[in-house]
Amino acid sequence: MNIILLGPPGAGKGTQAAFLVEDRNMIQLSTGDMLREAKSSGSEMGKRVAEVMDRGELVTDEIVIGLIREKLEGDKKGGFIFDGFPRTLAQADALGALLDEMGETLDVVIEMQVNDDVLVDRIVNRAKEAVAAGGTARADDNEESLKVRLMAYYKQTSPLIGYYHAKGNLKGVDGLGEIAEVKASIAGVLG
Ligand code: B4P
Repeated sequence: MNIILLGPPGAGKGTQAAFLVEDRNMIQLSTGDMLREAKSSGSEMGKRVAEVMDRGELVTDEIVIGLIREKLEGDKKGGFIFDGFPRTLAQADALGALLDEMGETLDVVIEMQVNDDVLVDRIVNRAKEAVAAGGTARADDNEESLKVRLMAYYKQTSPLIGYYHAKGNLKGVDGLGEIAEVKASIAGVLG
C-alpha cells in the first residue's frame, strides 16, 4: 500500500508516519527529514536549501522530486508513506509519473485536518521542549517562519486536496484529537 500524509505544518504527519513504519513495516519518505539531513551535511544542495527552509518557504520542486526519485529505488517493504510530499501540483504530477513507471499505485491520500491555532501551539511547544531537553529548536519552528509555512500550505499545497479528491483517493482524518486518537482514525481509514 502506498499512501500520502497531507496536511499543514504541525498536523502530525511525521508523528503518525512513525507509527505506520512500526505497525505496518512501511517506508517513511519525509522530504522534510531528507532536506534537514542535506542541510546538516553541509553539502552544496544543503547550503542552497537551508535559508529557504529556515524562512518557512518551499524548496524547489526540482530538488525535492530528485530526492524522492532516489529513495524510490530502494526496497519498498510494506509500501511507501509519502510524508510532506507532494506539496505542489507539479510534485503531485511527478509522483504520479514515478509510480506509473514503477507499476505502483497510490492507494490513499490522508488529509490531516487541524485548525491554525492548534498548529501554532504544537509548533511553539515542540520548540520549547527541544530547548528544555538541552537541544536547539528547529530553525523554522518559530512564529515568524510558521506564518510563512502556513501561507505556503494554503497557497501551494491545499490545491492538492481538490486534485486528489477528483482522483477519488482522498480521505479526511480529524487531526485535532490526542495522538492515539488520530492514530486510531488513520487505522480505521487504512483498514
Ligand atoms: P516538514 O518536516 O514536513 O515539517 P512539518 O510540516 O512541520 O511537520 P509535521 O506535520 O510532520 O509535524 P509533526 O508530526 O512533526 O517540513 C519542513 C520544511 O521542509 C518545509 O517548511 C519546507 O521548507 C521543506 N519541505 C519539506 N517537504 C517539502 C516539499 N515536498 N516541497 C518543498 N519543500 C519541502 O508534529 C509537530 C508537533 O506536533 C510535534 O511536536 C508533535 O509531537 C506534535 N503533535 C503531533 N500530533 C499531535 C496531536 N495529535 N496532539 C498533540 N500534539 C501533536
